[in-house]
Amino acid sequence: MPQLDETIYALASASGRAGVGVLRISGSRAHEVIVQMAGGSIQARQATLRLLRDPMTAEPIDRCLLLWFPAPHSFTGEDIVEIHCHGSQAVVARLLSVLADFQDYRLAEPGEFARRAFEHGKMDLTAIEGLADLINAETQGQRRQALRQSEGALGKLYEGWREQILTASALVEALIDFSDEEDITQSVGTQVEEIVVKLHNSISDHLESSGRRGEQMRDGFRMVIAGAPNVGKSSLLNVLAKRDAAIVTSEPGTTRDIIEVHLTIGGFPVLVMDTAGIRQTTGAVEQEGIKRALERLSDADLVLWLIDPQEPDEDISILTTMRSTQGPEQVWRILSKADLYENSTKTASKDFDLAISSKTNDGIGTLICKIEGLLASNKQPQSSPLITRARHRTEVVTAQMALSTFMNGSLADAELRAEDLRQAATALGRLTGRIDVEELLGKIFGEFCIGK
Ligand SMILES: Nc1nc2c(ncn2[C@@H]2O[C@H](COP(=O)(O)OP(=O)(O)OP(=O)(O)O)[C@@H](O)[C@H]2O)c(=O)[nH]1
Ligand SMILES: [Mg+2]
Repeated sequence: MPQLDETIYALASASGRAGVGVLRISGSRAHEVIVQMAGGSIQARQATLRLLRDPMTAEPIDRCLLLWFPAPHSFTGEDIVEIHCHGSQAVVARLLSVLADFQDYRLAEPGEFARRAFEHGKMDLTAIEGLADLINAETQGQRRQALRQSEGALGKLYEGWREQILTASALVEALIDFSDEEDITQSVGTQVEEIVVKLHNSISDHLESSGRRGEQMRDGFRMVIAGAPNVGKSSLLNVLAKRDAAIVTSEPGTTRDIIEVHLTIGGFPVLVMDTAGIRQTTGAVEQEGIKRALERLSDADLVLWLIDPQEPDEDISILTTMRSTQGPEQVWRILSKADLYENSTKTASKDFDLAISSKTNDGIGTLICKIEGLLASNKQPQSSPLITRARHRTEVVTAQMALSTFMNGSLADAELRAEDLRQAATALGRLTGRIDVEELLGKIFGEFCIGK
């Protein structure tokens, strides 16, 4: 773990030319910058304009706005100084080089300010993750969700649950201590069961109402275009992307790899994937392409399964078998190249969800509207915060399973039940970073850039 007694500094704003650049300094010696460069102390938490000088030569560097946040009332919980300078490369470079010469100062590592905020109990892990998401947010929906999480909504929910489990644990310990006094054990037993059943229900509701919605908002809704070779998959991708993202030819088996395009549909981030046409083949490259296509299909949020009546399409069975295990959430059957089949009996009789033509653009607007409709139904405002990462789901499910074990067991085995509760509490504690998370920290803070 990086040393907490060192004072760290970094450019917190983006590098390059800008009106203003912000440098941030955090640690026990942060205040020395003000004394040595600005010629004396300033009021805490009040913007103060000062000419900053090189402490060695007294040469003026830039006139800057200074902010001083004494510990513990700062982002990191340590003394923080912020320098708002003119955002030129020369000013920033000179300030950084001067800071490097201060005693016990060093350049911050990526995410180190956030990490110190966590170490000093300013933010829990889910809030830190929310902050990373807020910095990376591209759509308004992502921004809203990330802001809420960074303010601790998810952390509070999980911490509240953990506290209830700790209460139940204390009661189970009492059961162990007073096991010979029957009326006590009965009333305490009922109390514990009530707490656990209620909590189990809340956790199940949370898992169910979240679904994959929070993750979809964060990572993008995953839409896969699939079907037999040559049915017009890549052509549809190009129409949706409004550019030639994928190669289109009349030769079946053109697309081999997954081609990904990021789009925003109805304010929602959507990852559209074009895949290799699915068929029996002996070609090694095409086989690999089909294997990759099937992988993407299995965890898609929506599959657009394209059908061209001229091309053999026996392989939709793949989807039906997949759906029985882990398969895509939704599959729409789409008649492709509708311009060729306008009056044909085939199209009239078939059970398609939609008919489109990438050549004439017929049906494309309807398709986009339909996707927007699906996304809007996913986007209902939430009264409780959503799970936004697979990490959250894993731990919440672990806690839920431990509570199930508790409910299926007998309170006569009080030691075993205490262990069930301990497991549930540990899983929730890992979520907020209360316990046992050292190995997780590097991963989470590594998502930040320097200066955050
Ligand atoms: N008439 C008509 N032709 C189309 C339409 N969409 C695609 N095509 C033609 O169908 C052929 C195959 O199109 P692609 O988009 O490459 O099909 P694909 O499904 O990606 O094919 P593979 O990558 O080989 O699996 C090309 O010759 C396209 O010009 C359409 O809407 N109408
Ligand atoms: Mg293709």
